[in-house]
Amino acid sequence: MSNMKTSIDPAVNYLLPLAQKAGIETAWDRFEAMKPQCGFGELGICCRICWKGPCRIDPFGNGPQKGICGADADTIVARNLARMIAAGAAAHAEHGHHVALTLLEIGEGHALPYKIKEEKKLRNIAERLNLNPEGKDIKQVAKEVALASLEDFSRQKSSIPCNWAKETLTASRVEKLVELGVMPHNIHATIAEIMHRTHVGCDADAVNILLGGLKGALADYTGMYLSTELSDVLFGIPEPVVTAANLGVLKEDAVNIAVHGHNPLLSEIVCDLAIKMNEEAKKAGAKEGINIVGICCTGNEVMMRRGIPLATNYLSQELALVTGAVDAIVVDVQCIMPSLAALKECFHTEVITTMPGNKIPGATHLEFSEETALENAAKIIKLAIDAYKRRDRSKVNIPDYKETAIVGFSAEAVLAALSKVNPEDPLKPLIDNIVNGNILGIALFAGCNNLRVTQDHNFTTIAKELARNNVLMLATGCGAGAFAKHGLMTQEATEAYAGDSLKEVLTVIGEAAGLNGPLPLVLHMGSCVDNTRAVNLAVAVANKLGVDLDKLPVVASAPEAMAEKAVAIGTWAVTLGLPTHLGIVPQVIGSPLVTEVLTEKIKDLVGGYFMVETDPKKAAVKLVAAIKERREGLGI
Ligand code: NFS
Ligand code: SF4
Repeated sequence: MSNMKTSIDPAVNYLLPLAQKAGIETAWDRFEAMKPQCGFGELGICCRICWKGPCRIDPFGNGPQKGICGADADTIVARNLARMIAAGAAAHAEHGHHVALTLLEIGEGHALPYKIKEEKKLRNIAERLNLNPEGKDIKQVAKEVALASLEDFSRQKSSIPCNWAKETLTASRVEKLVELGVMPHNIHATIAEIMHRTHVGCDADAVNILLGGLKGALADYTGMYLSTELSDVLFGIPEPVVTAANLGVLKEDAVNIAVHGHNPLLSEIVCDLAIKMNEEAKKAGAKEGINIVGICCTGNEVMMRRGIPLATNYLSQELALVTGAVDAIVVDVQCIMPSLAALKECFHTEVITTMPGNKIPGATHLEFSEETALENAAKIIKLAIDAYKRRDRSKVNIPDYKETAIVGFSAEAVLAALSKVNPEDPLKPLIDNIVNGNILGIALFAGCNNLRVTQDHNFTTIAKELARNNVLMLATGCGAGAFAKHGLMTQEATEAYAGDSLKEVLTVIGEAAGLNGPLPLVLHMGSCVDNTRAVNLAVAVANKLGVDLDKLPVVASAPEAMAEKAVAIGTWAVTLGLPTHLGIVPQVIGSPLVTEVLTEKIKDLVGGYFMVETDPKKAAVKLVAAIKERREGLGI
C-alpha cells in the first residue's frame, strides 16, 4: 500500500489488515495494482467513441493533436464529459421512472404490496403540478401525478419544459434555462440527444456539447426530484430519528441482512417482512432475530425513513462482508462492487442481486417485481436465515465502532422544526439568521468516496472548518454516510465544532423542536436523489427573498466524487447557480477550453461554477470565500 492513509474510518482500519492477512482482495488492493493510472484518461483526452480509435491527444504538444477523424482535445473532453452526465442522468431517470410507474399501478388500482402513505403530500404535489386535486379520489390523484411525471419521460413538444423542472425552480431560473436552450422537455430524449450528438462525426463544438451536458444534468435533476417526492408519497416523509452508523451496527447474535443499492422499492418490503419473520430467525438460533443494516443510498433511504442503522458507505462495502457476520447482502441498482460476489467464496454470505439489468456473476439472482415483492422479500430473508445457520463463527470480526446519528431532515422536517420557532412564518428564523450573519451560509455535501483520497477525510475536514465559520451544513449520499460514521450528525458535534453563532441558532431550533439540545452539526437529507430536498429548501428561501438561486450564500461540495451520477449532480448544481467544489480533479483538464468554461466562463451564463481543490483545508477556505462573495452581492 502507498503512504496515503486508506481511510480515517476506524472500522476500515481494523478490518483491512485482517483482509490482507487472509489474502482477501479489496478495492484498495486493486487501486494499488492499477497504478500508474492512464494519464490520457485522467486528462480526459482519450477517445474510444469509434473503432478507428482509440485515439489520444498528446498533452505535451509533440504527438498528435487530433484524433483520426479530426476531433481535437476540446471536442474529445467535452464529449466524454457529456456522456458521463448522460449516464448519470440515465441512472437517476430509471430510478425515478420505476417509482413513477409503481405509483401509476397503485393509482390504477392494481394489487401491489405498496400503498399511499402520504396522502397530503400527494395532494400537494398534484397542486404543484397544476392538476387540481380538490375533491378527487386519492387513487385518481395518484394516477394523475404519475402520468404527469411520466410525461417528463415522453413529451414530444420540445418547447414545453419538464413539469418537475419547471415547477420546482424559481421563475427566473426557469426563464434563464429556457433562454439558454438547456431546459429539458423529456428526460429520456435528452439523454438520447447527448448520445447522438457525441456519436462519431456529430457535434464537434466543445461549448455546444457542454450546453448539451447542462441540459442532460437538468434532466438528471428532474428524474431525481420526482424520484424523491414520489418515494415520500409511497414510503413516508422522513422525520428526525436517532440511529447509528458504522460496521459496529452488525450483531453477533442476529441474522444480519445488508440492503445495498439505491431504490427503496424492494428494501422497504424487506424491512417490513423482517419484522414479521423475526421469530423464524430466532428459531434458527439468532437470539436477536433479524438485523437489517444499510449500505450506500438504499441504506440512506431506510435509515431516514425507518431509523435502520447504516453499516457503511461506498468504499468499504466489501469490508461489511469481511466481518464474516453479514448473512445476506441484497443489492438492487448502482454503486455495487462486482467484487462482492467473489467475497462470497471466503464467507458464507448470500449475495443476492434483484434487478434484471443488474446481475453479478457468482451472485444468487432473485428477480424482483412489484407484483411479487412480498414473495421476493420472503425468499431473501429465508436465504439469509439459512446462511446464518452456516455462519463460521471463527471468521466473525465485528469491529466495535459505531456512532450515533440523528438523521431524517427532509425539507418538511426542517420546516417543521423551524415552525416551532415561528409558526406563522417558518422560513423567517432561517432567513433572519442568514441575514444577521449568525448563519454565514449553507453548504450541501454530496457525492461518493474515491480511492484517490483518504476515505471520508475530506468530508470531515471541510465540515469542521465550515462549522467553525458558522456555515449550516446539509449532506446526502455517501457524504452523509461519512458524517454519520464519524459522529458529525450528533448534538455533541454541534457543541464541539460549531462556531458560537451557529451553535446558538442550532440550539434555539433544536430546543424548540423538542430535541433537548441543538440540531446535529450536519443535517442528513437522505440519499443522492434526495439532493433535490436541499434545492427545495433553497428555492423556498430564494422565493421569499425575491432573488434567484445564484444570489444565495449557498454552496455545494463533492469532496470525493466518483460516479457518473455525481458528475451529473455537480453539473446541475452549477447550472442552478451554486459554486460547487470538487475534491477530485475531474477528467477534463486535457482541454484548457473546457476547464476554463466549467470553472470560470460558466459563471456568466448561470451564476454557478466548479471549484477544484484537492486540499480539504484550502477547499474550506474557498467555500467560505464563495459564501462571503454571495453575501456581499446581497448586501448583507
Ligand atoms: Ni451517490 Fe448513492 Fe455513494 Fe456516490 Fe454511489 S451510493 S447515489 S453515486 S457512491 S454517493
Ligand atoms: Fe478517434 Fe475520432 Fe473515432 Fe474518437 S471518434 S476514436 S477521435 S476517430
